[in-house]
Amino acid sequence: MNTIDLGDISISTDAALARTTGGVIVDAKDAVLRHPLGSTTFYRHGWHSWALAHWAVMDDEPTVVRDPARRALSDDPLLAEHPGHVGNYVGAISGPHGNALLLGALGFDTIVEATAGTLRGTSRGEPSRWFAAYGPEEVVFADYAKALEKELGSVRGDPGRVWCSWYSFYQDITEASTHEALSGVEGFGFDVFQLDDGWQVEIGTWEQGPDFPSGMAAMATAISEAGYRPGLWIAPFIVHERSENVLPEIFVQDADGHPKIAGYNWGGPYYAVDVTSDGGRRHVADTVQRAVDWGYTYLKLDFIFAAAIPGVRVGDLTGDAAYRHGIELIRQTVGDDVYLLGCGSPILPSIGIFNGIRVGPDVAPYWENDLNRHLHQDYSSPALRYAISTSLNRLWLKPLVAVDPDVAYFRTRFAILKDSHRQLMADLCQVCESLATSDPPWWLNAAETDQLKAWLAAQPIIERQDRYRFTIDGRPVDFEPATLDGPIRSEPGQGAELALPIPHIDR
Ligand code: 9PG
Repeated sequence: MNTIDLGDISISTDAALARTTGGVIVDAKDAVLRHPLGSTTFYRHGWHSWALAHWAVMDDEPTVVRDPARRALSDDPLLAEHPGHVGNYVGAISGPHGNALLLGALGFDTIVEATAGTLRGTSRGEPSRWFAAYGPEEVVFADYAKALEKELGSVRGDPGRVWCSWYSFYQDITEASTHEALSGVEGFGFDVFQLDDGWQVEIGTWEQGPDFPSGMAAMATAISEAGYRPGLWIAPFIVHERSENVLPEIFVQDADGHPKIAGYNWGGPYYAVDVTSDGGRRHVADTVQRAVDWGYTYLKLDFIFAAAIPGVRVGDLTGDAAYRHGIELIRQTVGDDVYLLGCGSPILPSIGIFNGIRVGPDVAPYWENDLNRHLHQDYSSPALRYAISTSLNRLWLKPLVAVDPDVAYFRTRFAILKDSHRQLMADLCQVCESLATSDPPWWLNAAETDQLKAWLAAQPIIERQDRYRFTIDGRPVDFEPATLDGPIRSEPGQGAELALPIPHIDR
């Protein structure tokens, strides 16, 4: 048994320990720290972009998505049945005086579980090393980020100010509406004009759909000529069942040798590309190469977790390791100058390859979703509150990668958001230094137009007071009421009193 003094507390473990900046390196496939902090709150970090990250009360039941059909999309499917407090890659337990004990993996396919007396890291793949530290919460997370940077590097990029088509038009984009938006945003100060889902023939058939008759290269040219960096959404690791001309041999399989369904969306199931197979690698490389050849230099790579789902692959790699293989191929194919934003991305294996990562679930023009909350306990589903909460709890990633909290709303049209809630998201984007919106200028009134322009032009001075409180140019901003910590609070009239019977769902 090795015991090491971490300032106010000492921890003991059976593994080999070595001091490093801010903490210790635990050199072991599995690392068990025995600690004296008892049952307080646990920093639970979800697997990918959309998965819940929050501080959970350890005496409460852990928050687990109740709908089995949504689990893979919501978080790590291998933890769906896990009874305790657990998360992916990193965990922390709060101590007295704003301190925390953190245990964070320096490798992939790793989970961290907490009990009143232990913090346990387990590797499901290659042996990992672990970083452990005790001290002020912000400091231990910053030191973990430094240890990760040593291990994985960082290609953190500046995304610039982005106009994205998704949160206004959704899949209903056309060549005409895109041109309308392109001329509409003139003079607002955007750097990137990004077309989202809806341009393609099908998920898996990455050619221009019927609504873009002039083709995607012509659209990229028009975007460039208007003065923006052309951005495009693609999901190179998934193929919808409706997609023709994609051979099932390239899919991740189940134990019976059938293509494994990775999830359901767009009205049916989709499959995951096996990025360890020759055919799968050709599909991925061709897809991203085509986008770059058309002229897009900002790629939003979505549903990208699919490369990591549990299943049978040609190459014998665990989920995250296969994913890393897949995104390395993307980076090699497109080169270093293309901005890569991972969405639905497993967090740790994206570091050092992606310039930016979406760090929370999708925003929506409403604050909460009562059904997803009370019936499914699903905070990975679209809602402004869930996007704010999870993104805030991933701010420690900022030195490693651009943290993208999704878009802000300035419009009141087609939205049921309070002004204060719209303001919170706009402020969070400033804190993240990631400014994006989907508002078409013609949906905005004069005051909203001015607000958007001022927001895009601002270079505020931001100071952090504590976990959720900041000042922006001296104005206090408190995000705490939005967060999903502890016993999840509700606002009166937002469905809190709703006592829905929770059905037992057999799998
Ligand atoms: C395009 C969108 C946008 C958005 C992405 C992603 O079924 N689902 O649970 C589900 C989750 C996320 C999602 C869509 C569906 O959104 O985050 O910004 O690009 O895809 O389809």
